[in-house]
Amino acid sequence: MIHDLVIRGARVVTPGSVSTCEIGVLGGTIATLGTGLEGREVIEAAGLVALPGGIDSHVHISQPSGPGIEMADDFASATRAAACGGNTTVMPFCLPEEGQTLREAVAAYLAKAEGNCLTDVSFHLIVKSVDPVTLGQDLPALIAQGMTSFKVFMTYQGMRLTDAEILQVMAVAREHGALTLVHAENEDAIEFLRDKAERAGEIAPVHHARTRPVPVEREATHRAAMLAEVAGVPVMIVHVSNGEALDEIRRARERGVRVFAETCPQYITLTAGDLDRAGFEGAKWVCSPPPRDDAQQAAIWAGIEQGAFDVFSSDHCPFRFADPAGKDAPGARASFRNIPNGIPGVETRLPILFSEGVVKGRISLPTFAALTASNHARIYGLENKGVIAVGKDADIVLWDPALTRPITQERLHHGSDYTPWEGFEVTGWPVRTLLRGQTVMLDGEPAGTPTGSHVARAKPEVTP
Ligand code: DUC
Ligand code: ZN
Ligand code: ZN
Repeated sequence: MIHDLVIRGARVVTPGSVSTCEIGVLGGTIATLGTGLEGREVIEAAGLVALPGGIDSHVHISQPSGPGIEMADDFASATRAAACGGNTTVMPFCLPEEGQTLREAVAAYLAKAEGNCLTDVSFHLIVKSVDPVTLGQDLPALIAQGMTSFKVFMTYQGMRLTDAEILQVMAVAREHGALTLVHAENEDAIEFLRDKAERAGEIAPVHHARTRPVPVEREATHRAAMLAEVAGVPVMIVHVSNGEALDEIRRARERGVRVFAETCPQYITLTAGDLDRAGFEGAKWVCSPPPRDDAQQAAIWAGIEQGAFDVFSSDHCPFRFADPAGKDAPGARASFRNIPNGIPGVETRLPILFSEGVVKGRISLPTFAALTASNHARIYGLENKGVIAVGKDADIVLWDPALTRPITQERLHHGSDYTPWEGFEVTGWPVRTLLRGQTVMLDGEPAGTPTGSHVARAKPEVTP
C-alpha cells in the first residue's frame, strides 16, 4: 500500500506502550503501524515523540460574558492557538445569549465556527434554565445530534441551578444518554464572604481567591456527587482545584458513584499568591475555582500520579488584561467581583504537563496521552479520536522532548494580551501538529488552511 504520508523514526505512544514504528496515513486516517512503509510524503521524525493530538475538552470561545465584556478569542484565534499548542480537537461550551434558546445558540455557534477552525471542534452545552423547551425539546434534539454533554453551575447569579433543577437536568441526561458536567462551588457561601470582604474594603483581585476558599468547593463537590448518586447518573466534576474536593470524589467512588474528575494547569503551577500582585496586576490570574497553595498543588499532583483524575484540560477562558472589555472592566478596580473570570491556557496546557509531568518523571508518556487525549475521547464519545491506532483519525502531534524554552506571550497565538505563565520554563514542546494527516502547525507556527469541522459524538454510558 502506498500511503499519503508516512511518519518515520519517532517514538510512538500507543495505549500502554511506547515503541519506534512508522505511522502510515491514508485519506486522513491511520492506515498502518509498522516498518518499511511507503508514502508519497515522508516526515523524518527521529528524536521526536509521536503522541495523539491533544483533545482539550474544556475551553470557552466567543462565549457571552456580560454587557460590554468580550472574550479574547474567536474560533479562528482559539483553534490557531490550540493547534500551536499540540491540540487537534477542542470542546467549547455553548451558552445561550439572553432570550435565545439552546438550539438557536448552537446554530449561532456552529455558524461562527464554520470555515474558521484549524482544529476540530465538538460542543458541550450549558444549561442555565430548566424551562420545558430546554428540557423537553432542545436537550433531547441536541443530544440526538451528537452534543452529548452539558454543564451546570452551582455558582454565578443568573447561571446557577438549584439542587432540584440539577436533578431535573440529570434526569434528562439519564433518559436521553448524556453526561452532566458540574461547576462545583457554593454560591451562597461565596456571596456571604464576598459581601463581608467588600464591606471591609477588601476589594483587590486577591480577595477573589479569599472569598472562594476550599470549603465552598469541597461542599459543592460532595453535593454534586450526591445528586448524581440520587439521579443514578455519572457526573464529571470539572476544574478540581484542591485535595479536599478530590477526597469527596474518592469517597463517592468508594460508594459506587461514577464520578469523573478534571483538573487543569493552573492548579499544579499557580497559587492564590499570584492574585496578590501589586495594584490591579493580580486580575490576570482571576479564575474560578482560584489557584490555591503549594500544599493543594501537591495534593492535585498526588491525584494525577495515583490516577484519580480522568482528564487534564485547560479551562481556556481568555480575556484581555489592558482592556475595558476584558479584565479592566467597569467596576473591576472597585471590586474583584466585577473582574471577568478566566485565564487563557489552550496553547500552554500540553507543554506545562509534559514538562512538569513527563520530563520531571511524575507520569509516563502513555499516562500523558490518556490525560490529554484518549480519556477525553472515551468519556465524551469522540469515537475516531484520541489514540494512535489503525482506523483512527490521523490526529498526531510530534514533540521535541528536549527543547527547552520559557513560555512567553510573544510566541503565543491566542487573542489575549498576556499569559499567566510568562517566563515559566518548559522542556518539551510540540513541533508539528497534524489534523487528519494535514499539518496545521509547524515549528510553533500555524500552517495550512482551516479545515477543522464540528464532530458529533456518540452517547456516553449513562448508567453508573
Ligand atoms: N468556570 C469555567 O469553567 N470557566 C471559566 C469560569 C468558570 O467559572
Ligand atoms: Zn466552571
Ligand atoms: Zn470553564
